[in-house]
Amino acid sequence: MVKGITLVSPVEPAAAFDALASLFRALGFEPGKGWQDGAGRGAAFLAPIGNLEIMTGRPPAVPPVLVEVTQLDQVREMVETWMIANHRAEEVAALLSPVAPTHWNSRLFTVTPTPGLTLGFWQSEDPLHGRPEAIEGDLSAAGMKFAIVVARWNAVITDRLLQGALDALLRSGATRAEIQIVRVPGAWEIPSAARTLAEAKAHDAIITLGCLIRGETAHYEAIYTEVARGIGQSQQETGVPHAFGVLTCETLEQALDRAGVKAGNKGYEAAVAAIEMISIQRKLAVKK
Ligand code: DLZ
Repeated sequence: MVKGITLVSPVEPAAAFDALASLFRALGFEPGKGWQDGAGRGAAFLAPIGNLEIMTGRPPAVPPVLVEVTQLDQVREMVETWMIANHRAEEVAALLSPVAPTHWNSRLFTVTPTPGLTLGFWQSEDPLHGRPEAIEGDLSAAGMKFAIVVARWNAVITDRLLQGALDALLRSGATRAEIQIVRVPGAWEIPSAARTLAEAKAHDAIITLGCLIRGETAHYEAIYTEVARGIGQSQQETGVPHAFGVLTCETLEQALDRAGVKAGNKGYEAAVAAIEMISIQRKLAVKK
């Protein structure tokens, strides 16, 4: 039920707001949804992990806002350059600390870029906590373009899969304008539409949604095999991730369970997989 954590910090005057926003962008925060009304404006900066931490038994050794980073010394250099540009030289030493070790096997520096907002930037000395390094996709869909190919056959199920997929995309930061929905007659037609979309290269991922019910579908195995093969082939030959959200069920009841009743919503899960695969592709492309 919990979706995210937001810390709201007032910054005055407007010039300091703009300068701070440019520092946060330069440090690599992902830009979030800003706002503006007659009384003011806001800018949001997103990080991949949110963490609400409570403590007891010892006074806090750190400011309430902590930003975990991967290259602490470079981050401090950037922050110092910004501080020198935005404060009097004699103030900077009091507002920006050196990097120092913490009692939790990390290094940290603190900075007060604007009155009332003190940040601690830190880096763990053991960021993987003994785990092997792995490239993993993030689950932010901001800035990603999707096509959803959905079959009309068994619409009572596929409409629910579509709602699940849209829910996942919009809740993860995608915008409605970046989602194209293509309706096809049945599951059999999904691969052809998916392939056409993938070849156009206008979307970062294709999400395929359909429902085959064995009891009601002649040649169920033959149709299913072709649909799965066609979607897989389109993915492999175009390089565009295709998320597989085509249900194959024994009964309508089983299909309903997988479309939001008892066993999750496979449309939602397919959309999350699409987001993750786009993110992984982007990370792998950077590594090349
Ligand atoms: C014909 C058919 C049948 C019997 N069953 C299903 C089904 O369970 N799920 C589905 O998505 N589509 C079904 N179809 C329709 C075919 O997928 C296809 O749309 C038509 O045969 C027209 O090519």
